[in-house]
Amino acid sequence: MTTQDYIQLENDYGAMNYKPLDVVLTRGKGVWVWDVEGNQYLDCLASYSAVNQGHCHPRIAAAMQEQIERLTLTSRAFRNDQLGLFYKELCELTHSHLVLPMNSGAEAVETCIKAVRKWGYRTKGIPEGKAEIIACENNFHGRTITLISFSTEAQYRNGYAPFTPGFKIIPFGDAQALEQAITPNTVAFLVEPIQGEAGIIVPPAGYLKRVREICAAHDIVMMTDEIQTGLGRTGKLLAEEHEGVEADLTMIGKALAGGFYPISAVLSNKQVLGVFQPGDHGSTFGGNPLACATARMALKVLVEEGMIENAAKMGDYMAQQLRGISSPYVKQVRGKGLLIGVELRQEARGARRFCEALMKQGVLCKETHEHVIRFAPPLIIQRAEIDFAIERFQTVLASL
Ligand code: IF1
Repeated sequence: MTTQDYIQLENDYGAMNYKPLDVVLTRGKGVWVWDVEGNQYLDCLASYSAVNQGHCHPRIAAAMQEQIERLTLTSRAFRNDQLGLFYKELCELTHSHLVLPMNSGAEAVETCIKAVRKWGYRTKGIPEGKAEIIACENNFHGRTITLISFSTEAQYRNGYAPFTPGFKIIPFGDAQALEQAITPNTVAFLVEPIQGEAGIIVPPAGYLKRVREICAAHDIVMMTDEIQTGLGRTGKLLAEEHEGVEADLTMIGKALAGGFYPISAVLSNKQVLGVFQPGDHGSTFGGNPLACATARMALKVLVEEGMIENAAKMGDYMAQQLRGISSPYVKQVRGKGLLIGVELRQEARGARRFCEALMKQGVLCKETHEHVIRFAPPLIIQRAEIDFAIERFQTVLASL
């Protein structure tokens, strides 16, 4: 079968909720992937940061394989011998007190929303049904009805009403706006340390620190969505560490099992997740032994193999090389660690055609909104591979 045959199959039988680049991948190793025709590409998206550890990492594969042959799913009706170890290792790594495992990022965010509402009613005495959560303009937290209820992106909401009430929107990066938006019914503030989908938007220095202070002063829960920024992506285990703060609730997902398996988690202090009683919340697959065993190894290699430090070092290098490119099309290079956005000027006529051209040159990137190209390779990338990407990008910028 050819590339066109595979695309035809997808088009004939699949819902059209995506418009992927026309490359059909069949194999991956480290930072490289191969299509069905045998062409090789440098992966500069890393599955939206779900393969931070690189494709098909052998140690994660082995841990998963071992677990697959032993026990995969018990449901939470019974205990399993991986869950507690996963909790302990994750808590020690992130200085958390409690963990709640789910499957997707969106489910982790939903879990937080449930937890902080219950926390607000129980501990703050907010009248039932009145809890308010503050979120930011241009946020991205997932695709469920509740999460799109406070999206400010028309396409994510169009046609999906009615929505979930109880959310208030303020500008991102504006701590004063947060302070002004708080009412006696506010239970929490939800924020991405760097807005990913919005176009890799880095808030002003000191923002999260100020947010931490404001949340503490008003006794509201600070929730950081680190589903994209967490697990080494920005050069720290969690992006909030750049400002030396700890949120009350932190959501992680994506690379938690190295791209082998969907698993997400809510990390918390004792107070907030402590509101859940047996039966209050759950999931068939959340916390299953296969997910836990895979995640345990994914976390271990992330730390042991120096991927977080490498993300910091290579991220600086890549950003510096990108900034060194002289092209009338490039407006700004921004980001932290290996989460880098290159914003193109209006005259470039959209980032998509650059991503298509980069694909033909052996580099896989994805546009974010209309004018931003995201560079977010696996955290194991080395200088020579970055040089390869930069050289190809320069070629593409010069040729279009
Ligand atoms: C798609 C974007 C990235 C996330 C943050 C929660 C979730 C995500 C900060 C939900 C998910 C994904 C979803 C994926 C594309 C992708 C994405 F372009 F949409 F914005 F990464 F940048 N919080 N982001 O980034 O996690 O439920 O998907 O596991 O929807 O196509 P999920």
